[in-house]
Formats: sequence, structure tokens, C-alpha cells
Amino acid sequence: MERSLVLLKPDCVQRRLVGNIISRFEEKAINIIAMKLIQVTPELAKQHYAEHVEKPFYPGLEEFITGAPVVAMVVEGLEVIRVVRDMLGATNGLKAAAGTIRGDYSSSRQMNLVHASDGPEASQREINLYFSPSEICPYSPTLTPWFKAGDE
Ligand code: FUP
Repeated sequence: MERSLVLLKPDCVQRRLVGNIISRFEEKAINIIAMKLIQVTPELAKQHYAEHVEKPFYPGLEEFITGAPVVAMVVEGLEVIRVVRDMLGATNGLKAAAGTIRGDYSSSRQMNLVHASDGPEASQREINLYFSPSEICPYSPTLTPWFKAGDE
């Protein structure tokens, strides 16, 4: 089992796409084990995007990510880091394949609706940035036997 930090970004909240995007994860049988609406501060933005802080696009990225609330989630599942990244599609909505979340709903490189961790180290670091251990509620869905075989 893996975990990933997923953020429904300010454009997702402002465009009323939160329910729609959460439904896509639920329909894929991905387990949401933590979720909250929060306002990202400039300090948190700099921690989250530490690798981009010195890049020319960072000031605009910070203005965007702090411009309205985000929905932060921890999701859990088999290979969930890759599976969610595949569901999002390419970073730039103009290049993301049709059928992916960004391919279906985003026409922007910056306003690409959803963030998801890109590997196990990022996942651990980002989950710790957004959630305390007591906010994470792991559970086994009762439908699990209908989501996958016992040996998967
Ligand atoms: P991703 O891993 O898909 O979230 O993308 P990156 O880590 O490469 O970029 C982080 C965020 O910066 C992306 F959501 C989009 C944004 N970005 C810009 O706004 N401008 C750029 O030139 C590149 C990335």
C-alpha cells in the first residue's frame, strides 16, 4: 500500500469541480483517508514548492496557490502514487491527454486543478506538511473484496 498527498487547487475549488474530482478518485476505488479545506499560506507554499522557489515562475505560482482555499487529501491504495499521477495527466493542461483530469478540465500550465505527490519521498514529506498523524484515518472499505482479488 502507498499513500499520496493530493491537493485540489484554488482553481478546482473556485470552478466548483471539487465534487467531480473526488468522484473520479472514488470511482477508481482509491481510498481517501484524510481530507480538509485549508488556506495555503506563503510560508506553506514555499515549503511545498521548495524545489521551485528560485524559479522565475514561482511568484505567480505562490500567488495562485494562496489565492483561494485548497482541499488537501491523503489517498491510499496499491501503486497509488503512479495511479493518481496517471489520472491527472501531463502538468500542462494543454498537453494532457483527453480522458485525464487535466486533459478534460484544464487549459493551463499553472491552473492545472490538482497536485499529487510524484514519488514516495515527496509523498512522505508532503503528507507531513499538510497533516498531523491524528488527522489521518486509515480504514478498510467493506467493498474491498469487490475492488480487487485477495492476492492483489
Ligand atoms: P507537477 O509535478 O505536475 O505538479 O509539476 P511541477 O512540479 O513540474 O510543477 C509544479 C507546479 O508549478 C505545477 F502545478 C505547475 C506550475 N508551473 C508553472 O506555473 N509554470 C511553469 O513554468 C512550470 C510549472
